[in-house]
Amino acid sequence: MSGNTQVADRATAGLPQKGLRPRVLSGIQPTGIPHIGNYLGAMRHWAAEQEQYDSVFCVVDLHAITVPANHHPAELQDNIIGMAAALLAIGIDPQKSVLFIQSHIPAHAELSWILGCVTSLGWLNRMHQFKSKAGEDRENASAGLYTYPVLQAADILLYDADLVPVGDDQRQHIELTRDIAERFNERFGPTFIVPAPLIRESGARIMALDDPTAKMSKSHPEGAISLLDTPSAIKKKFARAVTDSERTITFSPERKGLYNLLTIYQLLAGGTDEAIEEHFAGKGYKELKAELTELLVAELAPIQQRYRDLVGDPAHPKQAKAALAPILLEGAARARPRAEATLARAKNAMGLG
Ligand code: AQP
Repeated sequence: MSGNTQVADRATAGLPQKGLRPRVLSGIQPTGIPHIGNYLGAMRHWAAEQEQYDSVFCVVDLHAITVPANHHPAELQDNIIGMAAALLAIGIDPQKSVLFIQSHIPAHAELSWILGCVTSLGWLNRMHQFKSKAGEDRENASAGLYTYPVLQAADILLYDADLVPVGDDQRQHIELTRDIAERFNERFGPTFIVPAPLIRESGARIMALDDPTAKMSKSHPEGAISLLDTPSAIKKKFARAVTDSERTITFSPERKGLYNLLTIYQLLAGGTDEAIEEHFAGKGYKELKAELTELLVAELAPIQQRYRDLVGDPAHPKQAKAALAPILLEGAARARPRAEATLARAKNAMGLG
């Protein structure tokens, strides 16, 4: 999709014009320190493409309360600040992009309710993430977890996003957002930009190191390398990563553990599959894991330094909160008028208020 197409679409639909750069909306849950799956699959691109896109970044704290067992109020406060600091540390520049906390803008929750009224239960029943997060005990899962994708649709549609850069796990939710926007536009007239997912060919699904059949996830730290892991922790986690008993190092998707490690290697070092296979010809997993450790430690060192500079002493999270507050308040002040304009457009189209 080109930016020009979107601008033309806006004009036809009578929607507000924006700059010529396509707008992107990216959200991340403050459910712990991000891992290298979040980073390589999504966050790294967010930072690299701030010139190319009109970028809006949101720490989606309302999403982080949808699993009651994982919700501890004091921890959540620290995680929100920690995630904002992580975004700044990986290179999100609040001068170039808008960075804010979702719950600071009430329009997210209000639009979510409105969109819930145009979303079919059948659509929500098909969502894989609900099924996997609710697990066996579905009756006790929260209604918030069930309607999570509707809130996510509100996050995206509020900012007239053209593109949503995400990992592969979010593909179905973005498709649902498109369905909701299209249905709303059909029923009430052109109101929302219908966004497209932006999913990379490589790195869109980094797998858990201890189980390469499952995606790397914050809720399973044993299989993940966090952006704040020390060099020795990184070394240990790669050393323990599941591989197989074969000897050659080749990009074979069916050798899931090795394929995952080679994908991480390629994202860090660059190079074609063939060049990497040639580089490791005659070498074994020990060399691959040692090189991976070295590359990742070097990639994370400046991020960890910036994170420490921003949050100061982790034993005093209040200081970090005070230091980041002006940036986040300013971000919310820039996001709010955009969100309120879209909400007003939707309410008006529906005959509300
Ligand atoms: N393993 C992954 N590989 C590539 N991309 C990934 N993303 C998540 N896991 C991987 C992408 O990271 C962005 C932020 O994700 P999120 O924290 O908002 O939600 P999530 O997908 O639910 O991430 P986690 O790590 O699995 O968190 P928990 O355990 O809390 O649910 C998204 O773009 C996502 O696609």
